[in-house]
Amino acid sequence: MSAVSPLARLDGVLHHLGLAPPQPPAGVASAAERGEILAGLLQPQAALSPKYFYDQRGSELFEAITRLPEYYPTRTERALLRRHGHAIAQAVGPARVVIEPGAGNCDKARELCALVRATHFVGVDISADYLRDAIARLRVALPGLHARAVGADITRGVHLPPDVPGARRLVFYPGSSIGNFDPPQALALLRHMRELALDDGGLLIGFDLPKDVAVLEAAYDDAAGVTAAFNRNALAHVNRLVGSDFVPAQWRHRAFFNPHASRIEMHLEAAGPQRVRWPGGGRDFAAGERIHTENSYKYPLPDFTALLHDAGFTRTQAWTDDRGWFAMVHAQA
Ligand code: AVI
Repeated sequence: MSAVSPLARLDGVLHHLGLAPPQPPAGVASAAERGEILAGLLQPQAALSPKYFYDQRGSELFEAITRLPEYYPTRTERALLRRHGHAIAQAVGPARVVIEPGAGNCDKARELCALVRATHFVGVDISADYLRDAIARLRVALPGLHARAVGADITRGVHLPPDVPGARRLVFYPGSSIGNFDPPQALALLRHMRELALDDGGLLIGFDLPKDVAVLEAAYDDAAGVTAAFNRNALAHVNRLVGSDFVPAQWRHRAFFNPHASRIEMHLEAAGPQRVRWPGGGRDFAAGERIHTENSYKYPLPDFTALLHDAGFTRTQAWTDDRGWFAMVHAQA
């Protein structure tokens, strides 16, 4: 019997689940993106922004993560939305213009738009192609809804098309995506959301709470290796973007809780010495050297409420699950 590598086996599983195989070369980075990626890789502690996880394959791998038994945030948040739907709808008010940065597959948007009887939906995401398919499905599910996709990077500021209604806006930011930004960046992003909401709008946001370390670490290092594949896929994406020659299989997935910063950290660790080249430069990595690929902050509820107030929101109302693992907050502009 011929040996099958764990990565090849994982690809087989992903294929079986209807997920995309590794993509052929396509797309190059803009000058700004290239500069950002290379500057990060050349830092003494190499780093890569987590936004480079999300090419087509990365978005699909993330969707697979949300269905893993160890990854509790998505299902806990969905249960919260269902259990407290009535109270959330009352806090939010009816006939909203829902704006979702990082909308992904729009699954949660469908539930929320139905719940608050939204008139309009604007999904904003870097992976615009992926988003367009999701918006098409949303239009079929909610025929009365004016739904559209905007391809944009929320960290660079979103300019909405001029015909998006300016009244009764609700910015929806579920999934604890806010946790992937360092606190000062998170504050800047919340301020931007406060601007998008205008003066009679609000924000409905989901975020992950601190909890048992074993639960947290399992959620980011699952037994099937899907999170490891998601982490490594960032290198394949970067290869296409900047023409580098990373060999993803030579990098180990590392995920651990950093209690001082109250965050999960994800890294890629060189399995052996690596010489990585790209047009015009490169870097040698020693065995064991790491590339920091993601932080996922876990905020206690009072700390997050304080952040919302700093960002210019006023009244807040929160809902949490019985285990106290995840929170949803509605914040009035
Ligand atoms: C998108 N974001 C909220 C996820 C998280 O939990 O921080 C990304 C993720 N990384 C590994 N697993 C999931």
